[in-house]
Amino acid sequence: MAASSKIIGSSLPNIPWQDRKPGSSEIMWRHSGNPVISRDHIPSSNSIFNSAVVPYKDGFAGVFRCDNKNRQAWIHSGQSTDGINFEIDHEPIDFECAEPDIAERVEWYDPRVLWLEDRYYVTWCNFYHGPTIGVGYTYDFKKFYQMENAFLPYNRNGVFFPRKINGRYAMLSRPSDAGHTAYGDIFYSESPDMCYWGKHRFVMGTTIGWQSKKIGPGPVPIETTEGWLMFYHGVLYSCNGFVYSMGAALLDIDKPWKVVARTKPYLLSPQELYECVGDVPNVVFPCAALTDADTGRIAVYYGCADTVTGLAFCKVDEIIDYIKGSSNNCF
Ligand code: BMA
Repeated sequence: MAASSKIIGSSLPNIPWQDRKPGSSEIMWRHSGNPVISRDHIPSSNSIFNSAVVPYKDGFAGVFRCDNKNRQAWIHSGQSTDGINFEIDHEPIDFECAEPDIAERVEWYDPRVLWLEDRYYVTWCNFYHGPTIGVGYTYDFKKFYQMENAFLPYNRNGVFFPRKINGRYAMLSRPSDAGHTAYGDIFYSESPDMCYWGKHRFVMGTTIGWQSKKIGPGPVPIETTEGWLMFYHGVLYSCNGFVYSMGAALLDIDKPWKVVARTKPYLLSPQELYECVGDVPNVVFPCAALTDADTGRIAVYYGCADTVTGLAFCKVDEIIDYIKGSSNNCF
């Protein structure tokens, strides 16, 4: 197949990277030093997972889900020169919020981060009478500002697109329930101002096997010559509970609620010990991707067993060929 698909975006020559092991045919492969962030990376942490990293200045910055030793979920700011060794603040982010009605801190988790227009936006699973999508921003990863929640409860996995689409801000999310949601499809919403969200569109739902119970968007979608490349998590309900794996889909560039192609087999499923054993066993949960437009390299950060953070790699041309090829057998 032609290796022609390209990332539309900036070059990132310092992207964390390891080549695929010689002889391996894996479409996505793990960093040999996984987990790259351990559970006890800061003194207060019980676990650090489902976290987001972006290029920042000459290195990288991120927002990290750190559950503390009271087993409360918070998000912390952090920085790194190489995208692998992070200095994570010991205290959670303290958002400035002009609206006292929504400023109550109950629990924050599963952040996504992106550069959009003039600042870094953060979305996360916020608690406002149930889980919903929190939205905030920062210029420097020191001071953070909280905006209005995007949706009513219950919703999880709010993920912005990295630019306006058809003149509107755009977001993927997964409506849910108050607990360990037994269903979940991916929806698209748009907004003129990041406050009022509407024109909701169904993107895709569950199918079979690893993505038969629920699915949810992962990292910020990646713009490519073939459409938006969206990594997502899919859940299987086994007799031992939920199993979270990672897949990818291509969405139409102007109408991202139209699915061009979608993986039938998973790209990564819980198989390594740190993915199978932890506070919640058998979880691979992607929340961020770094990309280098020059080489087509993609590095995906993912939570492992709700305990530690892993890094996995793929190439844009290979992954798009794979999605298109496997999609032919999918529906
Ligand atoms: C989801 C979220 C994630 C978590 C996953 C597996 O519902 O709560 O934060 O990683 O379950 O426990």
